[in-house]
Amino acid sequence: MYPPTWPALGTTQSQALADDWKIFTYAALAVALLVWGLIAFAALRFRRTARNAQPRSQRDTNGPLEIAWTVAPLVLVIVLFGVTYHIENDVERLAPNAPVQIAVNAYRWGWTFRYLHGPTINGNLNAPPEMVLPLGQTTEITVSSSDVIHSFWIPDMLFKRDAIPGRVSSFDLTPSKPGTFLGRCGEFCGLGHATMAFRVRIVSPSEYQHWLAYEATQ
Ligand SMILES: [Cu+2]
Repeated sequence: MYPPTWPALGTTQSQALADDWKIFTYAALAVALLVWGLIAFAALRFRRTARNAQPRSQRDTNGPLEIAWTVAPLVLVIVLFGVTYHIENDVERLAPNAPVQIAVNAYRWGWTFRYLHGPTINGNLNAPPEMVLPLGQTTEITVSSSDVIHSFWIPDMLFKRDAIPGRVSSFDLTPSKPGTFLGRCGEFCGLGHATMAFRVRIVSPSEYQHWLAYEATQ
């Protein structure tokens, strides 16, 4: 996809992950500016000129400086680790009693979305299945597979979770933007892999209730 676009960050979880990414970017930028600045300073300040022909200090150790450039990166890495650990724990934590619960099953080559107390959505090649979710409410999704390993992936929600046969994996999505998001299978699973698209449509809670009522009459 070119030009690259910033993901829509359709959930509160994806916003937290993007914040983590920004913290890393700013930290990398700060380190880069410091290193480039020191290189430029040393290159200019200590360059050989006619007026300044004597070689500079040839001392090859500097204890305090060496301790500083060992400890500073270590502290930075520990802080970044801690921040990421904290954010990922938040993203992974399951809210108790999520108002919407959906069992997702992946198979060659498609998806089934089974709503607890609601409809079961199947798609086909011409009409990929659509998952409808209420804005601002937490949905708990459990993913599994009935044949090979697939992966439930919504790029604009910065979320991907493998669907592994015989295993059930749970996560929460809390939609923060209305709209339709494209989903894909993120794990090559055979010839029909590319056809495993789905959509996630985020609607207001009242629209969601209407949709549920409509589906119940089908
Ligand atoms: Cu697949």
